[in-house]
Amino acid sequence: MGFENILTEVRGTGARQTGLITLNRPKQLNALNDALMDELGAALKAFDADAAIGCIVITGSEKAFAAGADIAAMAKFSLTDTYGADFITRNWETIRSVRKPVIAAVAGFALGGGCELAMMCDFIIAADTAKFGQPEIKLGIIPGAGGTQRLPRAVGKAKAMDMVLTSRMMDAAEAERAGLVSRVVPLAELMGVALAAADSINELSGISVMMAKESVNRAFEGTLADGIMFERRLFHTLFATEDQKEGMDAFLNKRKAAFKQR
Ligand code: DAK
Repeated sequence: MGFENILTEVRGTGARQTGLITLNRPKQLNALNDALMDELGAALKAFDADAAIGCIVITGSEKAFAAGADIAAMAKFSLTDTYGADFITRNWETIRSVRKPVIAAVAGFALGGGCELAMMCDFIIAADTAKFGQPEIKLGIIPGAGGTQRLPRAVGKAKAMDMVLTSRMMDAAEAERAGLVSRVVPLAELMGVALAAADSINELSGISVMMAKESVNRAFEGTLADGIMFERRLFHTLFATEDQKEGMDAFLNKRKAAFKQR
């Protein structure tokens, strides 16, 4: 895949591998312009469609995961450019349709759209240098890619309001305490830990992994009763797979499961 604003690699040596996407506009601290978001969407779709890929990792640089949407690109926008042209719905929505797990490996700034992009991933592993924030209010706007919705779900209303209204940043330790990130690791270990997490997912039955992702996401939509029924039906369905037979047989025979992805 030939891109200008991101780098893509395939990592890992197992039967299924990891699609690694590195945001790569270092001079602009990975500010997310339309071209980058189009490329990110194309890379996500390609990895999602590739049967050899089990998991996707998105990362940035040591200084910035992404410092937000590109302010230079937005500065002169009118209502016609935003509402009228349905501003960047196209490429910011792609990640929501990815069925395989997407892990964000975050070092440095994850601000505005950068924080929102990280929150769109299935979980965030942070370096101890990570800083999260929704500073849009300082620009006379509000978060526009899910920040006012995903942040309160992740950290609760008090901290979300504090961040969105005052624009203060949350460091990695606070982000872990608040539940925004799943793990914090020293910067030097960030990619090793994120890729190891991806590798551990790659070894599993991809069908059960996709259903697990779909079911956890369902917890944020609809009622508890609907979510529990949704989970139950997916659970029932997994007994139609060969991988369920293999996983349970391997446990009972004290051996490592060799999933066939069917
Ligand atoms: N956009 C464009 N350029 C940026 C940028 C950004 N968001 N962030 C940084 N840069 C550029 C700087 O302008 C500077 O460029 P030069 O002057 O060198 O040409 C270069 O990156 C280095 O930045 P600094 O010199 O400022 O570096 P510092 O270390 O001093 O400060 C900082 C780092 C991250 C604290 C600072 O750069 C900063 O405050 N950046 C802006 C953060 C911010 O306000 N982010 C929110 C942007 S609004 C939507 C989707 C998404 C969004 C909305 C809607 N839809 C789907 C509808 C998202 C909106 C946003 O994210």
